[in-house]
Amino acid sequence: MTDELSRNEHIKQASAYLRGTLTEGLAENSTAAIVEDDQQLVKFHGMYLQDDRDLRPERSRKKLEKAFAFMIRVRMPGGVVTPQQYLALDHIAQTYGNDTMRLTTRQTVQLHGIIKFNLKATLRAMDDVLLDSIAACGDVNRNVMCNPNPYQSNAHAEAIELARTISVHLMPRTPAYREVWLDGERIAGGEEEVTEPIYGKTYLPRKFKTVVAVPPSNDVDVYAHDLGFIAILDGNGNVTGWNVTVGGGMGMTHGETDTYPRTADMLGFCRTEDAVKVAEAVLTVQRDWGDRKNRKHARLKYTIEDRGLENFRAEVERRAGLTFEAAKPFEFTSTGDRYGWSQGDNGNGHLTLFVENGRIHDRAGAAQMSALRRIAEILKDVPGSDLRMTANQNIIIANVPTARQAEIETIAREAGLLAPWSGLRRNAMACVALPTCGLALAESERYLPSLIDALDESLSRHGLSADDIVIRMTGCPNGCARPYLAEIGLVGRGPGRYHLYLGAAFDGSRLSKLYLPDVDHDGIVAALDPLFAAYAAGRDKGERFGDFVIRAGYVAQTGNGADFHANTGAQRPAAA
Ligand code: SRM
Ligand code: SF4
Repeated sequence: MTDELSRNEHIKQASAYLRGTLTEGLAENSTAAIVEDDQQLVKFHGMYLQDDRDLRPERSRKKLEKAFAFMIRVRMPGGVVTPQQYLALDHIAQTYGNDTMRLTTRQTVQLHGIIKFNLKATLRAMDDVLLDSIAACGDVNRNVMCNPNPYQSNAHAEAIELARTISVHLMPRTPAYREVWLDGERIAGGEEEVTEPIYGKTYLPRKFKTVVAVPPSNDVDVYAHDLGFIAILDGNGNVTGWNVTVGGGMGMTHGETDTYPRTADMLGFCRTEDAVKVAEAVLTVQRDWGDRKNRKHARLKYTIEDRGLENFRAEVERRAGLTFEAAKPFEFTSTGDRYGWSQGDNGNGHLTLFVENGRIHDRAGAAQMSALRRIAEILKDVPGSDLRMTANQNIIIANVPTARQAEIETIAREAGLLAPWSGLRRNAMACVALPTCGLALAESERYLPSLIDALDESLSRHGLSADDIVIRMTGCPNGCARPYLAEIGLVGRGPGRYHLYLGAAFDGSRLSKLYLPDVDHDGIVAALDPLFAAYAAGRDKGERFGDFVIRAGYVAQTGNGADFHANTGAQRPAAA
């Protein structure tokens, strides 16, 4: 290399606007994989090359190549799909995927296990129902999240409108997706014909994530994202404008203290008519100021740390041609979902269902994939109804007229989709991890349910079964289930071992702190049991577990991130 730019910068530059050699790679029959540079580019098309890690030892013994298959992440701003779109995804999962659908922590659906030779058919089937996976991954603005609960209908309508507008405005313009996957004609003259007015040839230094929150719910975890819009409501529930946040992020690397999770800063208040301009300005400042040499230091959170919030704000104001007003008051109460029925202003009901760790499949005694298919079949004939993914890996059956509610509730109940009793399980999230995630150091989705069984026994002994406590687990420190914003966070360290973090705020506004490093199952249960006992005995009225562990001195409070690894000086109880 002739300069210090990271390898990915060269790949993007040479890719002819994200084409690379994808077309040739798809036609290559001797392998189910694609070449390494294209593995980076295919992310911009919403796909990852993975392999089934459970099968690695056997495949290696038999001298076979790894069991390669692709994960496809659907672009779904605000998490809303029509029943027809849901049914198409369900059909793809059964026909080309691994018979499951994965609801993600960013409100969309991932399809796993799609082999290279079925990719085009899959993307065509998605295109038939007006779905795609453009920019669901890669160094671009990703899926824009938005509070999905339609019960606050005025505010929700404006929030989803903003999410969709930003999503479209910040989409890459390259026709590569259509050309490669849908056999579109290449534009005459090739790459030079294409312009990316917002991104340019090398797109962003790193991924970029935008969310829209509607208080009092912070279900989208606004402080975890590069860019956030918080709706400011008047007394009638109408949006008067948006508080803008910047510089949140979760990812870090074990042992590298210059990487850390960070909660977003407040930039100020803007009017709805300026929101898209602000989004573009924040994104282009990061495009120009972000670190393109070190990908571990390339997210907006580090740009803001390095340049300072005041400088960053001034540059955004200059580019957007406005001055932010001071942020307006608002209040978040939780990050969780409102399970069960809620009534909309339009008289229709919305049913929020619990999908454990977001994995939709038919398992013994709980045919959840079939049940959701039946529900979508019913909704097909109900005008205005839809399905909404939540940022907590759950699903809302929205806009159901009274006459159809009992039938839908019965199907959901029989499939075990109504929220469980345990306050811990209702507030749990786990990332995918093994066997598909290439970065997983430990189990997550497949392990958390059994850990919660054990913790529930402990909570029940202390009379805390019904208390809402947020627990999140990831198989590595990248933070895909936002564990550093959970009251109890577990982060994979190695097989069967986790770092235990405590003390984040219930409303998602404060990071946690490391409490115990490198613990196994028994160690986690043994560490938490005395804390649950102390909480049951010593909490103030209404005090949350995350606040209690700080007040009681078990962990110190973290600022917004740069001090995340600092020694807390806090004392562990002798019992732990
Ligand atoms: Fe993530 C990478 C899964 C939300 C931070 N994430 C990955 C990959 C693609 C692994 C890889 O690079 O090879 C995982 C694929 C696993 C699989 O088999 O499906 C993966 N991330 C997920 C999902 C599916 C977790 C889930 O179980 O729901 C989430 C998909 C979201 C979506 O629909 O777009 C998911 N990832 C997140 C979040 C949460 C969020 O955005 O609210 C974060 C933390 C927030 C943030 O970005 O800072 C997150 N994922 C990462 C990182 C660390 C980024 C960083 O700045 O350091 C990586 C690794 C990377 O980018 O190098 C990563
Ligand atoms: Fe994979 Fe780590 Fe993300 Fe979990 S947190 S999905 S293990 S990258």
